[in-house]
Amino acid sequence: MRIALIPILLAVAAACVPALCGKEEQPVLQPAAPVETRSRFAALDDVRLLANGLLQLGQSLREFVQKTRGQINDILQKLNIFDHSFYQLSVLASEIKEEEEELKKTTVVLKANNEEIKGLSVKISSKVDSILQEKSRLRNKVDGLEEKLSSMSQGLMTSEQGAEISGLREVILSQERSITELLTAVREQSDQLNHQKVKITILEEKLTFDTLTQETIERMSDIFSNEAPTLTPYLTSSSTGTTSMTNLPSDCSDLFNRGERASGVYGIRPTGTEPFMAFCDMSKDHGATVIQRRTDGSVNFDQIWEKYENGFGDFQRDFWLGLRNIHSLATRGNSVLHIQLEDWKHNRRFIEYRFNLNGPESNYTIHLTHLSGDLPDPMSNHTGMMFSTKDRDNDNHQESNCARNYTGGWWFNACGDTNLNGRYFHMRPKGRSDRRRGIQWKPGQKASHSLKFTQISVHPVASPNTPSFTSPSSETRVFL
Ligand SMILES: *[C@@H]1O[C@H](CO)[C@@H](O)[C@H](O)[C@H]1NC(C)=O
Ligand SMILES: *[C@@H]1O[C@H](CO)[C@@H](O)[C@H](O)[C@H]1NC(C)=O
Ligand SMILES: *[C@@H]1O[C@H](CO)[C@@H](O)[C@H](O)[C@H]1NC(C)=O
Ligand SMILES: [Ca+2]
Repeated sequence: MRIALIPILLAVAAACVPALCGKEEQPVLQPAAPVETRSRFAALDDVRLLANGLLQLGQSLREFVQKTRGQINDILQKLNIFDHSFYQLSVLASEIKEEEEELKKTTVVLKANNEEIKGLSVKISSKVDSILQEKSRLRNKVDGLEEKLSSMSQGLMTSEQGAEISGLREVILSQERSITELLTAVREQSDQLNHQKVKITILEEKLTFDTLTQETIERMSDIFSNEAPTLTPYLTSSSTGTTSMTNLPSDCSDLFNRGERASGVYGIRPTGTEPFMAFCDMSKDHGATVIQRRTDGSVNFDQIWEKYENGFGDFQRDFWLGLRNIHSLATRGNSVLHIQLEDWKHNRRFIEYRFNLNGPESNYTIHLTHLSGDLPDPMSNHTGMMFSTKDRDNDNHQESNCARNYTGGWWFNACGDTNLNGRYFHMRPKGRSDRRRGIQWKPGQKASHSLKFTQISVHPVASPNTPSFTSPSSETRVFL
């Protein structure tokens, strides 16, 4: 069919050229025909091209989307990390804020301290004045008495009168001695106070720069360390005169039985010893003489033998009564040692021992027998131990000086778990060796934190002749 059609078409075409189609139309028709076909082909090419382009575009779009998705994931991840570090940062920021608060508090305490010290200085100088007056008054009294004595000795005098007068004279002389001692002590203390005042000012300046509270507190106690104030020696009150010398209670328990109910600092005189000042804890239906207390770390307990023998610190806060005085309290016998401890979670516990303490000739060897309490008992293992300080090693450890390793004076064994005279830490120390220097009762089971509060006191064993210590106060009053 096609083969047949072609000649006909050709023939028509041939015929058309001269006759049918006309000469004028040819120049129009002839160029038009090839343009029409060419544009149709071009459109097809364009479509193909367009399609190709679209395809490529689609491809790159997909790639782009994939790449973008990857980037978005990346960004999300980074955002997560940022979130996390932002959280950590905010935690840190709040910690820093807390420390700052702590610092502010410390500054306030320091300022109060400074004020207190200023007040004390004034008090001390007025006390010195009154003591000097008292001294001259006594001198006059002695002179008068001596005159009287000489005039009396000329006359007749009974042996009783003589004894009385010489007794009186002794009392006055001893009082004069104690006044002189006191004056020296007061002068020393006043010097120390001035010294401390300067140091507090320096510390205050430093505080504004320092950021770590514990560091500051440690530095503070280090500064106070070498000069822990000596405890106030005994002073007879000028108003009561000589009678108070002979009439002093033998200890806080005696004072309680005489009716005194307020805890505080009193003069006591255990039988056969020198009088001294002591803090009486009257809060438990009996009087207990406090021999050690830790409340705020204001006193450094890393002291030498002499300090531990004579006592140091501040009766209102942290102090050690002194081995000599503790020994005096123990000589009566039948003593109970009461130990009260508190940790930083406000758990308060106690333990009691039958207690005796030898004198200086045996380096204050301690004797303990466990009685009662809700604390574990590591101290029975220290019975029979001598007292040790960093400058006098009487412990059982062959190679070590326990007091030097763990700081503070104590009845160290070898070295043992217990040391209530260790360092006072406000925060848990980071290093193990530092922690071991803290105030310890029985570490080992738990990671130990230095204790928050300790108090060691002595009182006599309750006997049938004296009011029972465990009876309620109303009953005690009936007994009195
Ligand atoms: C007491 O301590 C000193 C010094 O540590 C020592 O030389 C002396 O032997 C001790 N006394 C007794 C009885 O052990
Ligand atoms: C005490 O300290 C010394 C020196 O740092 C050390 O050699 C010794 O092992 C320590 N002793 C105890 C019981 O920790
Ligand atoms: C007693 O102390 C010593 C030395 O510190 C120690 O080796 C011993 O295990 C302790 N004993 C008891 C029963 O705690
Ligand atoms: Ca040793």
